Amino acid sequence: MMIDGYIPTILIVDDKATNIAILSDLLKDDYKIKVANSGQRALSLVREKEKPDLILLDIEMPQMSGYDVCKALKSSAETIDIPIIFVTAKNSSEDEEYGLNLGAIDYIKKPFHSGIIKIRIKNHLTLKLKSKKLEELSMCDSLTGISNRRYFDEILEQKYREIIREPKNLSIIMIDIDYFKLYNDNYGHWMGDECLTKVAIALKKAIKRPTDVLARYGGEEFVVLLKGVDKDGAKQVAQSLIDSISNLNLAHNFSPVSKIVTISAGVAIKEVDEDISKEDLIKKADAELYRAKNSGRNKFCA
Ligand code: GH3
Ligand code: MG
Ligand code: MG
Ligand code: MG
Ligand code: MG
Repeated sequence: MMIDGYIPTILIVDDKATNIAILSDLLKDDYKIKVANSGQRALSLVREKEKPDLILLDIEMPQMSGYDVCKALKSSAETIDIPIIFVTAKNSSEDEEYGLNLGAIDYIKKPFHSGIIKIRIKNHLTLKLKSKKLEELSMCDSLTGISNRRYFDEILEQKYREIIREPKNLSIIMIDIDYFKLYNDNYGHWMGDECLTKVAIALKKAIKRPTDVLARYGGEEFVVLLKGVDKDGAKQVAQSLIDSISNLNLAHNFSPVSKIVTISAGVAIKEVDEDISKEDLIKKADAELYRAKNSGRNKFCA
């Protein structure tokens, strides 16, 4: 079943092969199906990159119960948003209340009505995919299509948490278009918007590693976050970003620095053993950007 132009994946977890067969027969024409015959297997499947959009979870299983699987999934940021429906022969109200309290979105008792379970699954998937889309929109800058500051703030927080467990350097590169007010004043705001979009796309292309994060930080300011790169590496990235914009060769006849659109950048790095807050790291990158502006523009300082 296409929901929002996409065929959702459902993970069926049950220790009995016959139960898995019944559910997958019911759903296989409409969805992609994954199966797991134990709680442990379910958890390892869910930790893979391609996450299921919904989980149908048995409760009574040897070793690890469905309740414990649910607890584990709801206690990890990576999996907390995957809707879980218990499908179970445990049919007391206490069991149902307990399961829902663990964070399951629904609780379906066996024997179930195949038409009703199908509709419930479809309704939950539709809601899940809608809220996923809204979340994506809320993290996206509508003019340029790249991530916005809200996303960046969340990612920075997340990276700070990650490097506690797994120590790595973090670098921030703060970027600002040179003489952009003069660009707007002379070419008009509409052309200014076009220019911003072109700059954003070029910066995005210049970022090579999929784990590096680029966001629009403010009006004509962008920010890049790098993890596990040393100071020389961060400087190289900054220079390649600057080059990627001058290589666009976008006319800016009113720029005192050159006749094309250029950017300046400030690089700040948090070494593994260095204790510096997120806010101070950003301030440092800002201060370096300020130095780049005051020492000629179209360059970075670090
Ligand atoms: P500097 O080299 O020192 O950075 O000079 P500047 O002119 O770029 O700096 P300033 O901060 O004075 O101007 C930034 C300009 O960016 C002013 C504002 O109108 C423009 N700007 C900010 N957001 C947008 C936007 O979304 N669209 C357009 N077209 N212009 C924007
Ligand atoms: Mg069972
Ligand atoms: Mg600015
Ligand atoms: Mg400025
Ligand atoms: Mg500027």
